[in-house]
Amino acid sequence: MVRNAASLLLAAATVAALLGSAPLPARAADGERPVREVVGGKVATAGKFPWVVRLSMGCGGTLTAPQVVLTAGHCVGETGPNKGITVTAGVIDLKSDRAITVKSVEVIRADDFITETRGDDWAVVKLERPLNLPTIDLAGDGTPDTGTFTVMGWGQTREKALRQSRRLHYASVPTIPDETCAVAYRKAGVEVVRDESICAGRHGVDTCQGDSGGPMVHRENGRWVQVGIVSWGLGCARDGYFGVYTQLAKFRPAIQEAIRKLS
Ligand code: 4AZ
Repeated sequence: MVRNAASLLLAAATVAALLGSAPLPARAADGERPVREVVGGKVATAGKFPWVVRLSMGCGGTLTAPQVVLTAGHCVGETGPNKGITVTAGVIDLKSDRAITVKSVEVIRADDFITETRGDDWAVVKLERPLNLPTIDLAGDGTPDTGTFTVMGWGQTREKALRQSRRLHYASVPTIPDETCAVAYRKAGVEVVRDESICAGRHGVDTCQGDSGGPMVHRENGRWVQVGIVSWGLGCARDGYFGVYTQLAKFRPAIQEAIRKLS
């Protein structure tokens, strides 16, 4: 979520400044514009990811059942009735006439959720009515948590963009070993919850503010399977600081139970 990521960014920058090694925002040589385009700058084509949705607080999500959206815990408030979220579905372009909008009625957030960097960053949102759109399956035991995965969202296309995207962008990112990721973030004063997170990214390609809650997916036997949820990161596409994703396989039973309760 924009506010949380900004505060994490600030907190980490402050820690680093105190340590005398502030990680600077990515910039090209003096005077040039920043070079770190995130999410690869590729606009999705209509119908490519029919289960991905946008949430009104500025997050992504996925339709995991006709009336239930999966998103990040830090995108929503606590468990209980919630009529404050508007979900936009069925389109790549949020301003399209064909966009389907539907309100939330209830939220279940992970019981142990504290803040995005502490793990348990998932929540499910019940919609006021079911949508007639494809749903996505969640990764189970058989799905690998390493490899190259597709990530997507309507978030910023650059760390400094200060603007969300009108069209859905997507990119493919390789996973990074937990140890590499944890060592990098420890320098910035943040401890990655390794057994609940997947780190991923490559030079110049990452998710960014506003992509939170959206999916990390891969194709299994011709069907898309969701393996992660966009959770957090220090800035966007900074070398050495990878995007951190909620590791879905770890939470599948709890999420499925929550989806069942809301369906
Ligand atoms: C966010 O706030 C966000 N670079 C998502 C992903 C990343 C940073 C922030 C990872 O939605």
